[in-house]
Amino acid sequence: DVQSRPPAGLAFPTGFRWGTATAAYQIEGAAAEDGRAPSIWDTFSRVPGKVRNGDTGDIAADHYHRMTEDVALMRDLGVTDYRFSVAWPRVQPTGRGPALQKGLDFYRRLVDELRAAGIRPVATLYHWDLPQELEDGGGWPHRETAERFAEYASLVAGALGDRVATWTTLNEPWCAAFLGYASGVHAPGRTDPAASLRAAHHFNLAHGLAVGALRAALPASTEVSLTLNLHAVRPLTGSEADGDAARRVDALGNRVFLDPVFHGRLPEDLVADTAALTDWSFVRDGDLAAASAPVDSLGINYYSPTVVAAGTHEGPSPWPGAERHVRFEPAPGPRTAMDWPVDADGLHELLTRLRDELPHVPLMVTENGAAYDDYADPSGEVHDPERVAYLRQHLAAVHRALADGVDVRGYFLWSLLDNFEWAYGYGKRFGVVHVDFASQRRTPKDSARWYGEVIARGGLPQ
Ligand code: PNW
Repeated sequence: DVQSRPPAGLAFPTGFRWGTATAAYQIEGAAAEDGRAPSIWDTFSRVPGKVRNGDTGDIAADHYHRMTEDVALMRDLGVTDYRFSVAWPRVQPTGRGPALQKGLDFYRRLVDELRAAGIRPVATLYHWDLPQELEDGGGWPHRETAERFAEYASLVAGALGDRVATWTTLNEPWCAAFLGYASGVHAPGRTDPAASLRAAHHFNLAHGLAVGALRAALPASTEVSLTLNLHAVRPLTGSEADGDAARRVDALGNRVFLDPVFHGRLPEDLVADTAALTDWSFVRDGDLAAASAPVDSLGINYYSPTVVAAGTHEGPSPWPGAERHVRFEPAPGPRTAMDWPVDADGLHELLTRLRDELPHVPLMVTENGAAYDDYADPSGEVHDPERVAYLRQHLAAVHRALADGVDVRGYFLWSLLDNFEWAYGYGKRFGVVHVDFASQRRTPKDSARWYGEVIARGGLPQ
């Protein structure tokens, strides 16, 4: 009825996709079940000192065994879409050869369960869990990994293709390339800046080859996409030097992927800035054409802005070649439990930039959310007012972007469940549903009820 509708200014378009997001290694557990082989995260999380508290994804939120319950939680929330990832080592344990049927079966059950609940499945093929055997053969700096990825894409699409609404090739290749191979804070933990640039290129190539494999296996109506964690880069001052620092970070954080994927070219300034590390001769004829196979949408993950100035920073850094040119400045204002600044304007900035740069590419916010320590009251209810405030501000920023003519089709809250937060282990909680990792009991937080109301109203309450 009219009463329950939000004021016009805060209503989202009809058909807007309201989702939540997760990733396989962060929630599934069952790391050695049904033939799954180790990924680079199984290996990395066992290296002392790499993950806080020695946490691993061995059990995680035990989603592999609680999938039906987790889909029911989403049905109660009323989401229209669910973004999950397929674990490569469950489907193709060594990264090569025929598919493992039991692995595919799990995702088939998940997708069927989602569809029965009226929730559109949005599947990501790579959310950082490379089969360890492929890393042993050279990993992402090695060209063959991109070819193996396209084969894996084709296996999964052949098995599940017609049941999945949207296929995403990669999640955040920036993190996978530069946190994985340059700063080493993510798996596989290498600190080789030149290798990280090769990895970045092979991610672009892998993406493009996988788009081709997906198109060949899927009905024409299937949406094929890519998710990037783009950086809302701001120079500290209007000085030319700070502007140059921002340009470098934009090249290494954004255009390193945007230019090959959407324009079929390498950023010239990036090639010049990294000349001391590589001559980029690993980019072969045809690679950039392959990388720029057309996609149907772009997913962007946003948490915080990045403020930079001319200066230096210590390595090992995820910004190869920028160590002697860029200083990272703490952004002002409140922070989340990750110590990440809360600044919704950065999301609006990114969305409007993409509107201008890629006017014909529909966008989706494929991750946004925050870690906060939440607290249970004596009745067992879990309260997370800061998360509600964070989500409200960021949804308002998406709404402003819509009003400014940005074609944003959906918003996926990170995350459905508290989960394995990579190098931070289970200590950082991003879920709108609390998970007690001892009992695996799920308890929706206040933020889950709030998000459910937003979805039901189709917009933000005043
Ligand atoms: C993203 N950084 O990770 C991932 O896609 C999720 O799996 C993750 O849980 C979520 O954001 C929250 O961290 C990131 O250091 C990890 O810039 C690190 C960075 C960015 C994104």
